[in-house]
Amino acid sequence: MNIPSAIFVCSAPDLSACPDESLPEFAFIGRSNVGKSSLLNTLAGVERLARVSPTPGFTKLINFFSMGKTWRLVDLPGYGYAEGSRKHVSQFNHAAAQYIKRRPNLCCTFLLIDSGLEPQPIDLEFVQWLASNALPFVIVFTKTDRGTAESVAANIAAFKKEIAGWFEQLPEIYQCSSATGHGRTELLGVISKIVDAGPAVEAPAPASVPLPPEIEPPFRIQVRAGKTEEKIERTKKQLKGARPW
Ligand SMILES: Nc1nc2c(ncn2[C@@H]2O[C@H](COP(=O)(O)OP(=O)(O)OP(=O)(O)O)[C@@H](O)[C@H]2O)c(=O)[nH]1
Ligand SMILES: [Mg+2]
Repeated sequence: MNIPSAIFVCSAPDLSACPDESLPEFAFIGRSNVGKSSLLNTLAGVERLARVSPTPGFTKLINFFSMGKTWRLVDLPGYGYAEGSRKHVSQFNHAAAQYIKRRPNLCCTFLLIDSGLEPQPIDLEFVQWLASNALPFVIVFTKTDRGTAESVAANIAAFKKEIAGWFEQLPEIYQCSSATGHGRTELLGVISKIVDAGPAVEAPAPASVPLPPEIEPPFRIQVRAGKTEEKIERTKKQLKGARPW
């Protein structure tokens, strides 16, 4: 797949600030540090298009990148890591979850999983959340350059075993390495299949249609200034294990 131009469009703190819904979008989600921004750069073929960092929790906004002005890659803040102002972290995670759930022109979410790890509960929960909301996604095991072929295969097999019971047919599974470019052609193939087939999404609902009420998930709990130490400790305990979805 030829990408004639790859340019940064904008960063959005929440769904309402996202750009127009005219182009098909493909988003990257996964634990902080799993390699979302790196994979975006690898697919776009442009180094440092999205900012990469060894510090977990680096990407904090929904970042849009236009590919040849015909489709977009979307870099999302990761889950599973909170530092500094928990208020901000939880809001951004909430924004990512809302983006995935409600963006009408989101064609496919790439759920990135670290191929160097055994199945992690937070990743399994995220798969469950995507599946229970009937959201289209593929699974991409990242950083395959770091482990042996055997260890990568073992971790993927263990992950498949964990999720097998939740699906009639397993989601598509890919492997990649942003260090070597492994998997780039296959992942661009996923995108081109959808883009070439034309818009796969319904026309966006008018903005005046009210969204259904949300169940209050625990990650919305916010630590506010002025609380006593005891209250903050209690809130922190509630937040422990909180999920962004
Ligand atoms: N060896 C290796 N390192 C990688 C690979 N992909 C990413 N990394 C490294 O992993 C670290 C995190 O990469 P990012 O792309 O910033 O990860 P992210 O998922 O966007 O992280 P957040 O924005 O914090 O959620 C960086 O130090 C990257 O250089 C890969 O395929 N192989
Ligand atoms: Mg990032």
